[in-house]
Amino acid sequence: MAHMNHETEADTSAKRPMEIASPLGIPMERSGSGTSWLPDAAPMRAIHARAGGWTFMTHGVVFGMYDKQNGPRGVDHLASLNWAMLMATRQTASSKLQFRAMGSAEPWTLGAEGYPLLLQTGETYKGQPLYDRQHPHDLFMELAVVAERAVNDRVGISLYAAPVGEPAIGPVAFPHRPSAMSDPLAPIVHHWQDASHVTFGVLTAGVFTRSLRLEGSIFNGREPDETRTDFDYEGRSLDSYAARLTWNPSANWSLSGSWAYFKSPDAAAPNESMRRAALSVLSAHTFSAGAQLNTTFVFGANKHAFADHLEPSYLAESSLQLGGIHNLFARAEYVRKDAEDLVLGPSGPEGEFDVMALTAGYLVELGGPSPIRAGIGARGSINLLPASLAPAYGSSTPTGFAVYVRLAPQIMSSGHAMGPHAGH
Ligand SMILES: [Cu+2]
Repeated sequence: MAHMNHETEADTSAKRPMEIASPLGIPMERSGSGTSWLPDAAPMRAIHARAGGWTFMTHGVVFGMYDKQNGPRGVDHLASLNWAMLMATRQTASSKLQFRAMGSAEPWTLGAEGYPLLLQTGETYKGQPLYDRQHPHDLFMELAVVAERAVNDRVGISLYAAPVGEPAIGPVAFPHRPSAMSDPLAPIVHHWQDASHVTFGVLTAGVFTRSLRLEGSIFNGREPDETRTDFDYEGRSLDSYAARLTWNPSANWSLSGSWAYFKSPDAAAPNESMRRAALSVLSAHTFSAGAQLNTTFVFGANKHAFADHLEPSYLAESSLQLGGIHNLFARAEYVRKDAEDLVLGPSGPEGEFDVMALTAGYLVELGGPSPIRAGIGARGSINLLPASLAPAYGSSTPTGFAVYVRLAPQIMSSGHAMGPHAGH
């Protein structure tokens, strides 16, 4: 091992002052949610410190939001959405050991019914499926240990064990994607793509090179229940499985493809299993004038055991940050949901519906020396529905908007004085 000494100056490009040796030289910036990869050039919002060979990092965000969704199925709501993560990492050029804890106060700051979001579906409230609402996240979102070891200077192996965490399915989950960081609201394709990011029981093994990672997971396939403060094992074992291949061809790109089998994901339909396929492309580019563009494309499809075809979904989202102050973002989504997903009732239309949501927004970050930055944002959306859904939603183009404040760590960047080891 040429780079055993973690203080070595020869270590890669020393792009950011915090960089230390890591197995195969993979930078911390690449870590997405669970074991997913971001492009290396993705901005990282974190506060960090070092002590005794360990690096401690805090990530997180707090939104205070007023959200109003229009039409007969929309309501308004004032709430806070939030999550925070603590990470302790010890690594050298040959091995890495990391402990993670991530939680959310949403069980209290949002409430069990979640926030209004037209066409959103997934999980339950009072034993009934939620619709036109996004559920709160659990108090325990991730408790995990990650171990990596370089077998030689080109190949490494990894293990991820999580009483609660994210199996190797889909792209980086939306709350952790730089392209979605300025928007508090969930995509309506969440349960077609990345909703498994909170799973109670995950074991993932992987093999990786500097640019490729192949992973296999076994996990508890049941989605979280509506009691958001406990561990949802309910006698289940690691009865579901997934595989994912990720490719980071350069610092600016990350591509992944995954396939998953969920045994009985839905308590309301315990005999029904589900399969999911997902493909994703994430990009991160920095331009000379301090502009930073992050973009995500995702295709995700579910196939329920008793259905003879896929329910597809597509998402494209982008966030442009200018000068560390202005954040412009947009998202376009298409998904096929059925009458049962949307809870249209016995007298409502039957079958499946192709629905779309278009969103645009803006967030301004307030300056200041604090490592935690405040921002003020607004976002508006318009949904495009088939005529058969117009009676239920009052229109075939129902809308929604939200205004909010955001607190989040500022982006760590090169040339930034980031604490005691800045001159490292
Ligand atoms: Cu979620």
